[in-house]
Amino acid sequence: MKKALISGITGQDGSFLAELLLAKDYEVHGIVRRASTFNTDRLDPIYADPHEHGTALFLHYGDVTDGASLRHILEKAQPDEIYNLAAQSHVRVSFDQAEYTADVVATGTLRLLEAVRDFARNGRDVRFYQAGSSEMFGAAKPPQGETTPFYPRSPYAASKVAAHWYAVNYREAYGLFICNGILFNHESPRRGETFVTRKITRALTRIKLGLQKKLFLGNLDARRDWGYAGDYVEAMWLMLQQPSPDDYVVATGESYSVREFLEVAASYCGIDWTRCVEMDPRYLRPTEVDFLQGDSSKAQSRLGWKPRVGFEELVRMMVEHDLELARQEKTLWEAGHKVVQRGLSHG
Ligand code: NAP
Ligand code: G4F
Repeated sequence: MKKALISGITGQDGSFLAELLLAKDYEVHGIVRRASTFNTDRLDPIYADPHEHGTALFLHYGDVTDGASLRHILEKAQPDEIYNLAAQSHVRVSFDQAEYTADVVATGTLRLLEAVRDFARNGRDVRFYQAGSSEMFGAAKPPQGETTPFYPRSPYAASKVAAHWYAVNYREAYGLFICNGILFNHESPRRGETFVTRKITRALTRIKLGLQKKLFLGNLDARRDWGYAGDYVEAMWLMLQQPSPDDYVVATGESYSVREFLEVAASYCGIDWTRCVEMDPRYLRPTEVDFLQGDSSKAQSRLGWKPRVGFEELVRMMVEHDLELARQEKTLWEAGHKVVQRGLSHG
């Protein structure tokens, strides 16, 4: 039985990856941050009480800002594969919390690589996936592929570039099996609610059911190459199954504007978005990434990977999911419960 360790297991991708690996009969270990409230909701469908016999999912308290915790977890879990997904992953927030973002995203990766370097010193064969981002391309002209020079436009993106080069350096310096996945935006019904796609589907479905009146957004002209998270975690796994380590772009090759996402989502909801969407400059970024469109031909030819879910299907899937959530909220509201005002000032 192979063992995998996932940092960031409680996030969107971590939950999809854990499901994929469990389905492949891995023993899966995840690093979870201590929080004052439960932060494992996305793992609910696969979580089993550790006291029960036969569970293959193990969660460990740890943090990528705490090197000692990472070393302890490596010793406990003894993984064959490590997926480093932990991040302060919100680009807009990284302008407000630049040092913290660098500590988690850049130095956090370095801490984990250092721990892995020592772990591998005992002759342990271990493979490492680094969650790189299309944000690293930033202002570079589309289409962006593996040879496109990075031009980061935020503290988050600059930190991911640093993490990318740490990973390349540890591969070359110590002969470690390390892959950088350079993933373009990928979404799902599990996407954090302050990223634009989920913010839109959550708000429009609530507006449709009368739970909310307005949706405030920033730049509608930005273009993104949006894929489905369930497809993208498969590419992560495939990278670590190859005979030698390499770096790969993972993308659909299609790009749409935020406005187009909004139009398609609104049409699925049957509402006129121009009546309920307003611009709020707080959601603009000091430096924006205008146009991302990936060239994933290397991943397609070498890994045999391809995206399965297209743009319209992705939007529909998210709208349908959030419509169901809104219906549940409405039922509670009609039963006299207070309607929760979502954190509109965030993201
Ligand atoms: P996400 O939903 O924001 O999840 C981030 C995960 O990192 C969460 O589990 C979070 O824990 C954890 N985390 C944050 N700070 C941590 C720390 N100090 N120590 C340990 N864990 C920490 O992000 P995602 O969309 O799943 O993305 C996964 C990775 O891929 C991230 O590195 C992201 O930057 C990168 N990426 C994402 C995309 C995309 O479009 N989704 C594209 C390219 C790259 P909590 O649950 O406790 O907050
Ligand atoms: O959904 P977003 O916040 O995602 P962004 O900035 O592209 O970053 C995501 O994808 C990256 C991969 O390229 C990941 F590395 C990163 O971790 C994250 O998952 O914003 C998308 C676009 C931006 O151009 C933003 O300016 O939507 C625009 N936007 C317009 N109004 C908004 C809003 N974004 C957010 N979050 N909230 C708004 O109200």
